[in-house]
Amino acid sequence: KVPWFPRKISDLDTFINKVLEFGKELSSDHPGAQDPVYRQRRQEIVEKARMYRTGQPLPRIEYTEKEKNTWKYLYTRLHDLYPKYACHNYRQMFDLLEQKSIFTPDEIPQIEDISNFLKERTGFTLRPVMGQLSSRDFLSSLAFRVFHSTQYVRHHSDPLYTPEPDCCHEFLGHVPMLADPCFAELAQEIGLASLGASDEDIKRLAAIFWYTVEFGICRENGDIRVYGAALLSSYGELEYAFTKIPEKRSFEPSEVANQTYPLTEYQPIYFITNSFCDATSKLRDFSMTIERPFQIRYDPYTQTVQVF
Ligand code: H2B
Ligand code: FE
Repeated sequence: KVPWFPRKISDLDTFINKVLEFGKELSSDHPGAQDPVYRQRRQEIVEKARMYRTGQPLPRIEYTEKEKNTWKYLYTRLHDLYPKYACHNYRQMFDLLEQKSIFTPDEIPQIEDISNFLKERTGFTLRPVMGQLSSRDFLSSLAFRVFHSTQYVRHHSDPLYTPEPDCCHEFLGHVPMLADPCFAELAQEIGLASLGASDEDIKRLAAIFWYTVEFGICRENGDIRVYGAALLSSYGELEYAFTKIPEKRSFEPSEVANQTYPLTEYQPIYFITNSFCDATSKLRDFSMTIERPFQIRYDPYTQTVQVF
């Protein structure tokens, strides 16, 4: 039996209330868990995601001074590391976002402005989300070049740390890469491979997502550089990744697919690819090995998935 999957972009509305873990109750190791003002504020922001439906204007948030300070602190610290560690394409898109005043240390960007920017570059759009989605749901939206983005900000007590995705991670980590055509293809390819896949294959695709989109490293002019969002939005791990401590292996999708990984600690292994475009072509070969009793094609004109 083939698991249900979205066929058209408005089918993504069915994920709205399906958030995991932190969605309703913040877990106890969240720095904001014991702060009722923080919880109330997070709830207020998440409520806008609950009300959102495909095709509506994206919700805008008026961020508080506290939230802006958290953003500014993280932004400035990370910005210092990027010349040394971030891949060329990331920095290029980051600069462009700054030129267009979408990225600035003083204001937290609005998903509407980012979404409009991405749409012109790669056709990706953002949609608000209440929290962590299941791997299956999250990956399936990538097939439509839709990226689920949180809008709340991590707790101010620890600007360099968050146990859940927050808008600082989405914006500083994911957004510049989603503006790159080759990376956009990689993300969509993972998404298309996930549609109707078995639970085991979803797990394998999630591992591939993890080691590319979140923690990917690539070669660049005889050096190594980061293109993964979790690294690019983590001040501590970005530096750690370049020490001798973690193991580094060549990216091979069939190997990566079966690799386990810690969710909340620094990674013991990273996988390096020749370029992230090379990761895309390797992944395409790999996704042919995933058995499905049907084929899938994405029609960008109607934003629907065709099954045949
Ligand atoms: N949900 C949300 N809201 N954001 C993410 O970045 C995310 C997710 N990542 N669900 C997914 C899971 C990822 O860790 C993989 C596909 O399991
Ligand atoms: Fe992420």
